[in-house]
Amino acid sequence: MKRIVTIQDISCVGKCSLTVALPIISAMGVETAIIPTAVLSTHTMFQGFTFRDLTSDIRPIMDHWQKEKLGFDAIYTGYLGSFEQIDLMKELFSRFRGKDTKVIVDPCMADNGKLYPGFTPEFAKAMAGLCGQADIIVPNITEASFMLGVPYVEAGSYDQAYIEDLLKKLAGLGSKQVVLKGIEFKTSRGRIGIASYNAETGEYSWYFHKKMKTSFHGTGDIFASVLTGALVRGLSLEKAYALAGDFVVRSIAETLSHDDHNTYGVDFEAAFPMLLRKLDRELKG
Ligand code: PXL
Repeated sequence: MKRIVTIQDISCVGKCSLTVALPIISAMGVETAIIPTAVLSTHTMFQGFTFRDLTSDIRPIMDHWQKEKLGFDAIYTGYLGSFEQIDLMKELFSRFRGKDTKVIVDPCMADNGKLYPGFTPEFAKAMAGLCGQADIIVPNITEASFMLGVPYVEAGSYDQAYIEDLLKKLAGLGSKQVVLKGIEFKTSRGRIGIASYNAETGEYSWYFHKKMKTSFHGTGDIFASVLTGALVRGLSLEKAYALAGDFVVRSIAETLSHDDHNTYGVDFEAAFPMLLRKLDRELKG
């Protein structure tokens, strides 16, 4: 069985980071090792959350794993809370990156033109440095803008040339492939898109899907988790992010179908049958 490691926080309630990555990647048939970077009572959109930093455990975990000669088919980093954790992820890449290991960085720190609480433009620059060491990065447009130090342009106010330029600049940070989420052109008409750029072939690809009327926390983590699972199972990057986009749409639809739904995260659990059916169909070709 393929094995990945994902490094991000545990928000005990909130349906994001490890509480979505672990069930999703496991359900996709991939062993999912974890390094929790912190334990929070909830994600940071709740008021009054507790926070226990686990940075000092990260290097001893790596030391032990190296003694055990453990290797990974992919390394996927999500929400990271400090400059020190970014540096530790660079160390982890150099210690555990095998010849065929895919390194996926989700620079999880901003959305809708704003940084999440606790993050600064300097942190975004440091995250750009981590993205430079990845094989694949999956920012949204806000994260891309902060990492490149360019003004955030509102959805619907840019054209295809602008997105292609952004993708090329992101690849300039150093990763071979860039997947950019949350693209809406003036002409998109109720659709929202994902674009990718392969710096080795110079090719762009696009996938547009239905835009849901409500957005929820944790959907970026769900997207990156499905993408990681699908890539490790052998899907192409384009098929992997189409599956990830479809799963997010279905998870939001499941959530909105219940009047008493949570407002902090989506009911991705109810969309698993669809995910596994589609994955199986893709694998059988
Ligand atoms: O979904 C991203 C995320 C992960 N972890 C924590 C967060 C957030 C978004 O706000 O607060 C702790």
